[in-house]
Amino acid sequence: MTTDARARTPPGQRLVARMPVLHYGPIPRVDLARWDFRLFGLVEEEVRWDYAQFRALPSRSLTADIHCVTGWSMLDTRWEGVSTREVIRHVRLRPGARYVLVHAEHGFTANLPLDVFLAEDNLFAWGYDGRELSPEHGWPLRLVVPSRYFWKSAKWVRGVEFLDHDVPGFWERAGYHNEGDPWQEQRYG
Ligand SMILES: Nc1nc2c(c(=O)[nH]1)N[C@H]1C(S)=C(S)[C@@H](COP(=O)(O)O)O[C@H]1N2
Ligand SMILES: [Mo]
Repeated sequence: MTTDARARTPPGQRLVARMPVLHYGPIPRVDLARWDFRLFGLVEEEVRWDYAQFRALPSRSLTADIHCVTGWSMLDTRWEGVSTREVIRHVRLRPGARYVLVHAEHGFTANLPLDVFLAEDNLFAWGYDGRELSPEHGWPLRLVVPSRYFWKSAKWVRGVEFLDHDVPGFWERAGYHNEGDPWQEQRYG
C-alpha cells in the first residue's frame, strides 16, 4: 500500500479493487413507470418526483472512498447523481427538522442527522464508474454518504423523511452503531 492509500484507509479496514455487492434480501425489480421519489415529513409542502423529473435535476460527479463495516474499503469510487443539497433546495423544512430517515424499496431505511445528510459530498447516485448504476448496486437510485460506513448509503432509495427526532434505520435497529463513523470505528452499537 502507498502511504497515501494507507492514510485514507480507516482502522481495521482492508482495500478492495472491485466493489462487493452487499445487502439484505432480494434485489428489487423496479418498474420506472411506477417509481417515485418523495420528500416528506417536516416540510411545508411535500415533493413527489417521477424518474424523469428526478433525472432532470442538476447533476454532478463525485469521487469518494467508501468503507463497509464488514471490513472492506474502496478508494476513488466514481459516482454521478444529484447532491443531497440540491435535492433539499426543493422543499422548505419546517422548524425542528433535525434528522432524516432515508426510505428505500422493501421498507429498508437508514437514519442520519440532517447536517450529516447535507454534507458536501453526499449524492443520490444513478451512475457509477461512467455507466448507469447496475441493479445490484442500487439502480435506479442510491444514496452515497462517504463519511459514514456504507450501510447508511441506501440502495434503491425512494424518498427522504424529515423528522424532529432520530429514528433508527434497518441496520441500526439490527445492532449497528447509530452514527457509523469509520474513522472512529463506530461499527456496532
Ligand atoms: N436497500 C438497501 N441498501 C443497502 C443495504 C441493504 O441491505 N439494503 N446494505 C448496505 C450495506 S451494509 C452496504 S456495505 C452497501 C453495499 O453497497 P454495494 O452492494 O453497492 O457495494 O449497501 C448498503 N445499502
Ligand atoms: Mo456494509
